[in-house]
Amino acid sequence: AYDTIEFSLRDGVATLVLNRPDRLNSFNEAMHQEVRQALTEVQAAVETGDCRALLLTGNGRGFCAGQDLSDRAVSPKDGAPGDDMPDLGYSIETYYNPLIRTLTALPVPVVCAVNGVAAGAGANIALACDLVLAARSASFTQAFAKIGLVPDSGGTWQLPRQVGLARAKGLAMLGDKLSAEQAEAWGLIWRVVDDEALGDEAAGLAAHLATQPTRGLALIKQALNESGTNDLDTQLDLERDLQRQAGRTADYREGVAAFMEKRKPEFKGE
Ligand code: T3D
Repeated sequence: AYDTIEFSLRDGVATLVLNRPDRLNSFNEAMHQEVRQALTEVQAAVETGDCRALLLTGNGRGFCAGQDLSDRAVSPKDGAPGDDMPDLGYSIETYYNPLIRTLTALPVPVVCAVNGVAAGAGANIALACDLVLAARSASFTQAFAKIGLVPDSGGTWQLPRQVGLARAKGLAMLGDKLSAEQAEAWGLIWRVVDDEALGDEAAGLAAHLATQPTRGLALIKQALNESGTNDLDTQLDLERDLQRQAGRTADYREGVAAFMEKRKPEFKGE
């Protein structure tokens, strides 16, 4: 059992709920450890075919406020700052980067239901997911600049690709809240949903994805993720290779058979 998160695996969907609502689900050491442990469970369940989609969300009025800053407060003392302060590079290397790498590499779709404010690393963790739904009242803020930090958790990679350099710089340097509706209009997220509908919509989307051709979806995810750094020639070669793999799956065979027989396909994720 977990203390700082809730985790369940049911009908092919793993659900991970950040659960420190009084701190807007910001990350302390315990939550980092538990998220990592839960994702290890997810990876194992993906391997066995028991998990075919992951849903990430938060409890309470926030999605995630990034790093818990009460773990970072140091009293000012004489001398140069630096040696008396926590090594943030260590924290990034140990926790945030592996988390982003895991979500990105996970060979099942990751749905994020942003139930409220997503700030700092919390915003960029959401953006690292594959399909991001946000409650109409939710917002995204690259809060880092306001405390003298740099967007992390992939933000400096993701933002310019999703909204262009001008908007990325505005978001990163000002740290203002971007409404869910603006985030949708800018192409930062998949869709805005009315607050009261978010839970059901997100669960429905994850449940739907868990019945789809899982291996095909994993290959789509890989192709789109790699497109960020590939030139067209490389991407065309990648599409050839991935299509070759997709074309050897049982779900592809089932998809074509169901189409020809004018019936609904029954995908097994194989
Ligand atoms: O350090 C490293 O490991 C490096 C990695 C860094 C990654 C990062 O994420 S750095 C960025 C850290 N996050 C922030 O700077 C965001 C800080 N929070 C805010 O700016 C605001 O709280 C929000 C914009 C997210 C929400 O504002 P609002 O007005 O809706 O809520 P609030 O009143 O500010 O917050 C509610 C409570 O949550 C409040 O506690 P209280 O007064 O009721 O006892 C607030 O202090 C607490 N809270 C919110 N965010 C954090 C937090 N406590 C600790 N850490 C937080 N990040």
